[in-house]
Amino acid sequence: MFKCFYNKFAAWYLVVVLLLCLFTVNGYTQQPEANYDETRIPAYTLPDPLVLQSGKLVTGEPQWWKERRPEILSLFEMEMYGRAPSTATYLGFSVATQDTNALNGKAIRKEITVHFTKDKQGASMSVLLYLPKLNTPVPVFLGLNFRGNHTIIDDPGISVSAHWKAAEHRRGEDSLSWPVERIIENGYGLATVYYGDIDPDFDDGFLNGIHPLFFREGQTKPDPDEWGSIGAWAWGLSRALDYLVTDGAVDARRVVVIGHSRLGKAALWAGAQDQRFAVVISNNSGCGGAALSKRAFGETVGSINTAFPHWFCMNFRKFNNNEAALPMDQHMLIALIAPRPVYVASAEEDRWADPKGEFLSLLYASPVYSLLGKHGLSVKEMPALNEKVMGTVGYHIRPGRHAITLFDWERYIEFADLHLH
Ligand code: GTR
Repeated sequence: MFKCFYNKFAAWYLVVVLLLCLFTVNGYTQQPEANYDETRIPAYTLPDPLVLQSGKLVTGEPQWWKERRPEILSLFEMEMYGRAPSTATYLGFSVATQDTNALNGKAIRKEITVHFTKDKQGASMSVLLYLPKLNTPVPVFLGLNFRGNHTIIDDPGISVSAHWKAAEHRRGEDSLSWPVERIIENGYGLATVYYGDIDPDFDDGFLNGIHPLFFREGQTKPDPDEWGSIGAWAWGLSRALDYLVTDGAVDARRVVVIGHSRLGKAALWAGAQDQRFAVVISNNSGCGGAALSKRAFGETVGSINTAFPHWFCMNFRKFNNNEAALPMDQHMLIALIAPRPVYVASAEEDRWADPKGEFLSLLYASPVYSLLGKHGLSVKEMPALNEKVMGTVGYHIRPGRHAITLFDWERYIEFADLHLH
């Protein structure tokens, strides 16, 4: 009996030791429990978006554009999302399918393959585009989707991506997140791309997806300051915009980049870098998106880098459990979008994403909007549930969980109407 106990003990001991080794080898360390208590937020100081790294105050708009904005952009590139190639080595567009009678005759549906290599069998992504039947070029919402283009609406005409896990999902499975008809009826087009076409969302050492296309000879993974997956998804959004610019039915000066959750992080980063996006919308983007990292409320830099080691550049790991050392915070990501309209939305139960931290980013980015001749956030306190704050900077928090709902979309359409019509 003793022997049996001893063997069992030894087996468990071995399992624990093995697990510990696995975690430490990967640089994964046990993360402290998430904090949801406002009184336990560490004291923090946010870098001032209007103070140069030299310590001098930005004196006016020209200095913002020439000095401070490039400084901030470079901080996010070098320390967080990683540098991305500014364009593709090759970019080709081919219309794969077209239906002028989609949605019971209400819309045009196209699928455009965006090729990243001359070889048509090489890396590519598929843009699904719905357009209202209007005689003038239309504004478009552009956002990535989580499960495949065919999941945003039950429309048998949509091709199923061969990339990553798309084929495991049902047609229309995620239609609650995508009110396609409502968007079309309001005079907007909708463009979407399956994020797995650009980079499958798991830590595979960057062997799949588009990263290897850009490796130098002999390079096997991104350098510590080179792009992770969020950087790649944001890059993909800009390449989708490259296509939209060429489509005569689209008004490419009126493209809204939008995303939910990790894809909201990607939308913000795309909008921050690529000033062709007219409006930027982040839905429940949380840590690494709109929420301030230094509050360390809910998801933290340490927990996100541990659970998703492929999302950010390697340099970002320096700030695991050390947010105080960050030379920037997410209000400065919002500031990079200024003076263009930006909308951030939270959900009450989505405490992991730190709703208050999402709101505060907008508030602390507001001085940059003022410098650039616009009004920042019009309130200083978080609004009541379901109350909307509209302006150049928009915000709402609704009851319920982490999701993008019809209520959210209705606010986004209203916001786009305000700025694009
Ligand atoms: C969570 C992650 C969040 C958020 C979310 C999502 O697991 O911790 O940062 O991005 O996933 O994308 O749904």
